Amino acid sequence: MTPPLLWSPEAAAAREAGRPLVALESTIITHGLPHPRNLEVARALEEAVREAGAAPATMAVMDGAIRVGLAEDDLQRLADAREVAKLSRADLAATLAAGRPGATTVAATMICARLAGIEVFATGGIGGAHRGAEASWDVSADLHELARTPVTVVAAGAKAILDLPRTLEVLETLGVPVIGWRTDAFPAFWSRDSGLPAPLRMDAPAEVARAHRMRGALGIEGGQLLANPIPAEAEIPAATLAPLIAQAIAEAEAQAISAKAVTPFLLGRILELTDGASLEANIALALNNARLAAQVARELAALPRD
Ligand code: PSU
Ligand code: MN
Repeated sequence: MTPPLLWSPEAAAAREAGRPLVALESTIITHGLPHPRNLEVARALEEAVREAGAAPATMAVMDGAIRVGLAEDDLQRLADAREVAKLSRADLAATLAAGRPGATTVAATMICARLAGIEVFATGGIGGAHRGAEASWDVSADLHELARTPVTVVAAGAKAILDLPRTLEVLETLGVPVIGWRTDAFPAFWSRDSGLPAPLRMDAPAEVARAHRMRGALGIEGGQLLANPIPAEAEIPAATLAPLIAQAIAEAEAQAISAKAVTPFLLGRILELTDGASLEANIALALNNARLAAQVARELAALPRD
């Protein structure tokens, strides 16, 4: 059985022509951003990829297929939909087989990108080890996916709601290259600097592309995390956010929010507690990541495939 991939005309044309492609996720649309801004942002992310010289491929599960790129009406249908599952590695196949709709997280988008032969993917921030993970064992499947699927993921670090030191430890254990983009500091999503060092640093898209291909040549499975700090003018200082994050986490615990619901709950509460400022920052960093991913995709397209 071949995997059920359904290409958008734009993504298919880019693949035919050997033009660079950038994968985009869909959980950010259905679970990460409030309606109706989500549609606007989904379109803006695609446009940012185009302006930077690559073709966007937003991944989702719709109509029994993995959609590689969504045409305008499909993007709108996804953004307006209410009962869309949040899909990670564990539930991608079951949801597809059942013919139900689903939005892909970082982990699931990486799997879809690999199936489509797309090497670069842009998101906001990856999932990671949650605070209190030593008791809850809540560590995102995104980290394990980075360890096994050969896709370079451009993100503004891991979300600041997480336990960032433990997230970096897990990534190191799993052998995932964490690359600071033009920075020595690991970024913290809404802030440029988590106070933790980035294990690697690169300053040119071609370096990222060559390192990606070299891992493949060496037979080292897994991808790379390219940690791209939020633009300075959009940043929210970590000190401003710290008490609000603590409050949102305390509320999640009091309401016994668990499993897949944790990240959407925390992002939603922080949006409310910052009067929407966290949303503007989230959008700015995601656009910034889409542009950088397109640059890396262009360098990859210029390298021989193996
Ligand atoms: N980046 C954002 N907003 C989001 C996410 C990423 O700016 O909502 C999503 C991604 O899909 C990521 C998921 O994979 O949050 C992590 O969820 P969890 O912690 O349950 O693994
Ligand atoms: Mn989790």
